[in-house]
Amino acid sequence: MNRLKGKKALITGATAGIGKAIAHQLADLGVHLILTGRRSERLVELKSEIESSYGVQVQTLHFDIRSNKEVEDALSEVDLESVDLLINNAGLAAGVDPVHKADLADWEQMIDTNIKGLLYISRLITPVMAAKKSGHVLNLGSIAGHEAYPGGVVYTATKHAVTAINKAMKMDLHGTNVRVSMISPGLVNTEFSTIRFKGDSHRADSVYAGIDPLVADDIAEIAVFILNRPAHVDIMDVVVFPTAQSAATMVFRG
Ligand code: 8X3
Repeated sequence: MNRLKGKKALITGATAGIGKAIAHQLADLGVHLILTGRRSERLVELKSEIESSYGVQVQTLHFDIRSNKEVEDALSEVDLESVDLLINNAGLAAGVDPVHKADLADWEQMIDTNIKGLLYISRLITPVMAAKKSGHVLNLGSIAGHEAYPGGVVYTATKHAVTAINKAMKMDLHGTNVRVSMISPGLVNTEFSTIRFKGDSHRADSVYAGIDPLVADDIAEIAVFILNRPAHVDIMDVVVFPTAQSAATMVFRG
């Protein structure tokens, strides 16, 4: 049963990977979209691709989520009342250096995007959802929000923060009918690792070598399942691994 047709979703970080896959799968169900990201050409391409394939309305917003001023300016162009679904997808890992060697700029980029950016958007959308007593926030977490691992001192900290934000947001919105959910994936083969390794695609490929990793569409299917539940069902967190992974650092390469 499609309960999503005619709704509107705002997806952050929609130009690639999981965000883009969620955009396609929601549009396929008749959901209108507001797609946000930093790469304006990719947003324009995605808008025309989705509008022509699915016949839904797509608005694009081009801004850097790390700047609250940019977020506020961009969202002033949006009818916030019309947003039914907020998909907090924007996030990244930068570098794998240990605490005593890491680059501060990497830490700031992850903290500013994965935690502060998510909060900036949520701060603007959730009051409107609470006032109209409907809406659904889906946060993209990670297995790194449940486990720490070496080389991930700040990335895992930011994803633990998302886990905490997800739980506290649910409690803050208690009694408003607004649903709050999270997906916590393990290894998903997107450009995530290429970004983490700063463009070293050989190293990025080695993360997924010898296993059948998750792909963006696997996560998008779970997102659609969560968002399409009846109004009384709120799935708080789905932890999902590829079959060959059993913990953040435990991968069976056959
Ligand atoms: C991405 C999954 O295992 O690289 O959040 O932390 S992992």
